[in-house]
Amino acid sequence: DFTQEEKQFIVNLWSKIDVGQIGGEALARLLIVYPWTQRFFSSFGNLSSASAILHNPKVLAHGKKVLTSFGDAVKNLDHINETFAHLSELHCDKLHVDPENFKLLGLVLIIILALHFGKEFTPASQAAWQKLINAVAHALSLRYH
Ligand code: HNI
Repeated sequence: DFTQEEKQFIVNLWSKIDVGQIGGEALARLLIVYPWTQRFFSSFGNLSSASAILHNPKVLAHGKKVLTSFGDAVKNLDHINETFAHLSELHCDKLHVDPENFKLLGLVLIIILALHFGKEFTPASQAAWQKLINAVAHALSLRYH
């Protein structure tokens, strides 16, 4: 459960996030830093170099889609598991994405938020976001249990 203070940190930072920019950057960097994750996106075209990935329009559009969907957690902080039940089924049953990847995307997202927001990304804000990211990764992996 999130405290009122944690909710404030989450909602406040979320209101400043450009989902297109941060989402695209997060997915692109996941594919660069953990290259085996590219196997899920073999239909996305040119992933042959870091620069190709960072400029790949399908990667960027999908990153925006993923972070937009992540935003449903921000709007449903008290019901995260229910909010992602359907997506957990989709990723498990249809897409066969190993749930370890949800944690990796979370790690990358935290780094990008830190780089982007600098001092504003305080220890308290980081802790609240880490908790949120862990909760979303957990919710998405429930179908696998
Ligand atoms: Ni994910 C499709 C949300 C993490 C691989 N994913 C989606 C869609 C949403 C979504 C929304 C579109 C569903 C639809 O078409 O109905 N994904 C999320 C969220 C997270 C996440 C909220 C974590 C925060 N997905 C990941 C990760 C991987 C991943 C970490 C793999 C490394 N997702 C996929 C793939 C698809 C996908 C693959 C299908 C893409 C396509 O269009 O072919």
